[in-house]
Amino acid sequence: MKIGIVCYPTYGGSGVVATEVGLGLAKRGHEVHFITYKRPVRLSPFNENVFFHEVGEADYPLFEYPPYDTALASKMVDVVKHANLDLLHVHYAIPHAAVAYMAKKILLSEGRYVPVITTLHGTDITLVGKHRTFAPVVSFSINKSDGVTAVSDYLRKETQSLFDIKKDIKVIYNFIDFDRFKKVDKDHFKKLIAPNGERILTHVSNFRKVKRVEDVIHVFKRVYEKVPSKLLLVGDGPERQNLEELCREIGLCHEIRFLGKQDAVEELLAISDLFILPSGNESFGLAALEAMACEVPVISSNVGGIPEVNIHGETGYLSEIGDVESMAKHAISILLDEEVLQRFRANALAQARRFDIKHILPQYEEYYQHILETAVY
Ligand code: GMT
Repeated sequence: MKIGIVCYPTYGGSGVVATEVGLGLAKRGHEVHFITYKRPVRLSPFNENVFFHEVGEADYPLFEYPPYDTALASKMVDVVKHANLDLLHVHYAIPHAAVAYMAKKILLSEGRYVPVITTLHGTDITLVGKHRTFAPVVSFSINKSDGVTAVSDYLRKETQSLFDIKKDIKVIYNFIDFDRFKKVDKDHFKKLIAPNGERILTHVSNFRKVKRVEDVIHVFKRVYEKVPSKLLLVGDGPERQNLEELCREIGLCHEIRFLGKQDAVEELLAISDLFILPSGNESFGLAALEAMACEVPVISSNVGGIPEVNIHGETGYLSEIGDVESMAKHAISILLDEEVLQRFRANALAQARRFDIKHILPQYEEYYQHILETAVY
């Protein structure tokens, strides 16, 4: 198949998933064309089945807001025609699903039909999408997509309850590539960070409000009082400054390291004993799955799709949003007892295996095939 993938190319779950879907499909012999404004971060410079089409900047003195959507639609039309694509797979509804609809209509006016599949990732529905600024367009463009997938059952139901959706939404979970995410021996590195055998707690995110990274610090403070430990904060984003100030206020700067954006997250997970994800909203929680694949149990909130990934009392624990006391209590119960930690580590790995890319990618292929065979225009 010849597949066009449209996504946000920056750090962040939806772009990562879109890139990995494309790369995985290319490995399986498909021709994959990424259409976006920048080379996606996980896209290596050369791969014979992978092509990258950059959406140019539509700047002009008249534009206070350069019309990216129009430039993207034009690029989609161009790539569909010249690379002879079989379908467009757009990740994150805003604005990609609406723009794809426009591209599809332009192509149809020229007698060329291309089906569009939209994958919903989470905030495109739960935070941004439902806002009245976007809701009518999101609802319309989901209904006009030929196929719609969601990354968890929670997100499927939430989309159906927030909008008047007339289409079936297929759940295709986020996935993990075990060639990359696995526990490797990085003991020398662990000794540098925790020279006295302290436990290592880790959080990885884009430091947006929705991630509640301040809760990570509050949980860590409580854990630190009972278990010698260090905290690694990986990523960057709008809350970083506030978080640094919070560390100073509670006097734990020397035990908490801000590592910024990291490409080799798996190396940090390899030395971690516990992962903390206290999000206020999370459609799936890819970061938790990456941790579990590296045998790291997860302490998380119980929102959204997280319970479909992190199993309470088995692979970690789930608590109410903001209940840092409960999160800390659970964290301590795992960290204080090596046998318990090893049991949770093994369970986390076993659960992560359910989301092996090898099981999930064929689901996308089958779905593409189904849409190609059944879509009507
Ligand atoms: O978590 C983020 O803020 C990034 C966001 C994105 O779209 O880039 O992630 C969403 O998509 C991921 C991949 O499907 C999911 O694993 C995340 O749970 C989801 N984030 C939220 O729902 C907050």
